Amino acid sequence: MNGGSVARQRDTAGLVDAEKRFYKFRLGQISDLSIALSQVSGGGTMRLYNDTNRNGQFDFNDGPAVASGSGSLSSNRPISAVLPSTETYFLEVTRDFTFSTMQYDITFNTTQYPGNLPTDPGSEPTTAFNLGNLSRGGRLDARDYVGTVDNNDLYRFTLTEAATVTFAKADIAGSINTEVTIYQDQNNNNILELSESLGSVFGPQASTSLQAGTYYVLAGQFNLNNTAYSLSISA
Ligand SMILES: [Ca+2]
Ligand SMILES: [Ca+2]
Ligand SMILES: [Ca+2]
Ligand SMILES: [Ca+2]
Repeated sequence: MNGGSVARQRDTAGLVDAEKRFYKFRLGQISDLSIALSQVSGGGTMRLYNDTNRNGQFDFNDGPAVASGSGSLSSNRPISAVLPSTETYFLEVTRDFTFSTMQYDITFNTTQYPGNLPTDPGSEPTTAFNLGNLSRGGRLDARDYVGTVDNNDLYRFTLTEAATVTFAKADIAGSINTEVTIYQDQNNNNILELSESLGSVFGPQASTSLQAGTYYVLAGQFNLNNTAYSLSISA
C-alpha cells in the first residue's frame, strides 16, 4: 500500500463463507495505518499480525497480534498503528459467534513517513547500520521505525577527530519517547555491555565531548510502542 485510502466494498464472514476472512498486504513505506469496518451488519473483530516467521503464510507462529479493532452496528473501533515496510501483514476479520453472518465495508488508510535507510539496523555491533564517518561540521541522519515488530535499531559511526557531538532525536509519528543510548565497545568483543554505555538522550537532544573512535547509538522503545523516529548526530 502506497498512501491514501483503499476501500473494499461489501465483504462477508459467516454462513456460506468461513467464519474468518484474511487480507494480506505490505506497506510501501513506514506508515501510520488505520483499518476501519463500516456499514456493518452483525459484528466482528479485527486482528492484525505480521509474518514473524517470514514464510509468506499466516500460521500459528505468527503472533501475538500487532493491533486489534472491532466493528458492529452500534460501535466501531478501528485499528491504528505506525508500522514498518519490512513486514508482510495479515488482517484477520472474525465474525462474532452471536451473529450467523457479518457483512461490512473495510477501509485501509495509510499516511507515509518514509525512512532513509536501505536496510533495517540490527541490534548487535555485527549487524549495526554503519552511518559512516563524522568530523567537525558534519552531520549524520537516520529515519526509521522501532516498536512491536522491530524492537530496536543499532547504529555505528566513526568520529575522525575529538569533538563535541550532539545527538538529537524526534518522534515523527506514533507513540512518543524513543530511547537513545550511546555506547562504545571498549573491550572490542562485539558485545555492548551495560558498563560500556556513555549515557542516554533524555530530552530532544544532548551533547558530549568524545575522542576520535567508533561509537554505537541504540534507538529503542522499551515499552514497545510503535514509533517512526528521526536521529541526527552532529559534531
Ligand atoms: Ca508465517
Ligand atoms: Ca527499524
Ligand atoms: Ca531493527
Ligand atoms: Ca564490549
